[in-house]
Amino acid sequence: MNIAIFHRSAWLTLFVGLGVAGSQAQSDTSTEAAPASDDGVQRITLVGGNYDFEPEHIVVRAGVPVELQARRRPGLTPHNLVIRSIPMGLDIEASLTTEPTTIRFTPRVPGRVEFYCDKRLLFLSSHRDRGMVGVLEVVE
Ligand SMILES: [Cu+2]
Repeated sequence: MNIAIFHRSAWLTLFVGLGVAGSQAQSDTSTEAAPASDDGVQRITLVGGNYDFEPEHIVVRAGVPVELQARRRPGLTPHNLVIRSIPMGLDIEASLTTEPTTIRFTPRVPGRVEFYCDKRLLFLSSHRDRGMVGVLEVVE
């Protein structure tokens, strides 16, 4: 199926990119698919650190409310979470603290969008370029 092939090549591209950037090699990706709870909300916990997100692949259903509990691991470096997609109706930017921040949204349409940290220290490469990026996959 074309979609499956696209997924594989997209991830391959991501891994090649990480490799070139000199980040730690990772043999697998962490994926979390949100089961809708009894109240119809898809709940996901997302943790950011230096320099990654866990999980780095989130799968949710379109048209169903999502509640993201986002936080960062302890440390001095500031991190945030950015998710922007006009078609999905998402325009999220939240600072991450060690206390969970609740981010609520409902993705309108299926698709894929990167979530990332856009922090950057002076001339250094952005956290996104250093691997602090993941994929939000919205399915039917
Ligand atoms: Cu960051």
